[in-house]
Amino acid sequence: MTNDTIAAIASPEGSGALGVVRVSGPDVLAVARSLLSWREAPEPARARLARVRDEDELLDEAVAVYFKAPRSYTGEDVLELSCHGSSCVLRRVLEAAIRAGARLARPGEFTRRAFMNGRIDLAQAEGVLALVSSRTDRARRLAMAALAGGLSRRVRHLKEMTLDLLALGEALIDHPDEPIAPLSRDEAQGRLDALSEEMGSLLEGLRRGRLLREGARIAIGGRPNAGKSCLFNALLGTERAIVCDEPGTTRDAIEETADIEGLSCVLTDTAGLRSQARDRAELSGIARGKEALRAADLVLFVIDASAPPSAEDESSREDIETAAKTSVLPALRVLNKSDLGTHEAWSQGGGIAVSAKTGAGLGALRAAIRSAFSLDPMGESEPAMAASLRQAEDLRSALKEAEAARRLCRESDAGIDERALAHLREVFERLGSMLGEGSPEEILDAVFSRFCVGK
Ligand SMILES: Nc1nc2c(ncn2[C@@H]2O[C@H](COP(=O)(O)OP(=O)(O)O)[C@@H](O)[C@H]2O)c(=O)[nH]1
Ligand SMILES: [Mg+2]
Repeated sequence: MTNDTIAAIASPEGSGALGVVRVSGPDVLAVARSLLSWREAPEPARARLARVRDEDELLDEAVAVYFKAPRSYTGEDVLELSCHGSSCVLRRVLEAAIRAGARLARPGEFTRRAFMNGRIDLAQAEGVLALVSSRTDRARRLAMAALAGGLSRRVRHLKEMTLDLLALGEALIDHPDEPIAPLSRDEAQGRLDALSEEMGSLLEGLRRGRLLREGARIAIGGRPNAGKSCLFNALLGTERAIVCDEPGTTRDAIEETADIEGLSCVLTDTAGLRSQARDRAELSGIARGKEALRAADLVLFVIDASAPPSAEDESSREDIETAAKTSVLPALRVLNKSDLGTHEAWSQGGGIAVSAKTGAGLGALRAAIRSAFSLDPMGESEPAMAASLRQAEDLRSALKEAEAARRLCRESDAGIDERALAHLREVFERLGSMLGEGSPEEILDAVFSRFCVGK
């Protein structure tokens, strides 16, 4: 529990002009009395110059700020000491704080206490983490929006919509004779539509946020010898993957970052999806390839269009279609080896003709990739939003549950029945989990352990 007092160096390792030691908990004033030259109780939220000592030894002159609970970052009493930024000074000050009754904080423990004390929700806590680790101005802006509660507000709104539906539905089932305004089937359907739609567009915002932060994930799939590695190299402009006319050369998924007309991408070359793999290395390469296809935002389905369709093309197509079910964009067909001519069987079904060997058609392919990502119908209206993977997964499963409720409602004429309500309760849970409500200890541990000590 949070009844002990924690301390940590809150600034990065190494020396700098200033370094911060942070203490939080019920014994902060006792720690302050033991460490600082203060005689009377400090005024909250006021910076004061103070000598820091460890028993009789003077350690540093620092600027000290005391925050009185609950008006502090953690919601507890907090002391922040801006010391001279030598790691030697900071370590001694920290040791002195520990001798005075504090214990060393675990990673993220200050933010965890802020969460436990209701100062922030989990979405905001993850915003703190994203802000601390932001490397670009874009990432910083996204994280700041999450920290400021943008995501939390959206999720809370969704929760309210769900709760309304739950309340109305449960009232109808539990008290069928009460004179509450009954929710007609049409109205229930309308509300469920709005809920799913709103969730879908938030999910789209999260996806855009991830694209901005991490780049678009593009996987290259297709049967062995279709020219995947050759195309991978051509798109990167380097000879990164081995190209070989013997099938099954590429045994592992290779990943590289690339810039495709200003879109930053992570490109993956997969091992050919062939059915008669010869050994375990190739099999595990194929498994990794399937994983890459599933995780991709866009799959390029490469075909050797100079040859007639084969059974291997067909089984690759099935694998890619299965994978594409989880990605947002449909797979893009790439008719490779156009320099050798195109077999008539491929003329149906569309696709972009290229030659990875000569470079013909690559410009058109790049343009098609670029527009696949920007022609996204909801793309323009939905602002990008930062969220963790955990939150995106929660939202995705909430959406699935809402869709299930919507289907049930459409099929029954009673409006929202008991089965639909069960799905809606699940929606409510998942949304709450995005904000850290009722989160089991392990989830909180996983979230906060990614923080640095002192945050
Ligand atoms: N003529 C021609 N050959 C190609 C083209 N793309 C790849 N190849 C050849 O096809 C063979 C297989 O290519 P590779 O990229 O290793 O195929 P992967 O197994 O799908 O990765 C190699 O001999 C390549 O040189 C192309 O556009 N035109
Ligand atoms: Mg290959």
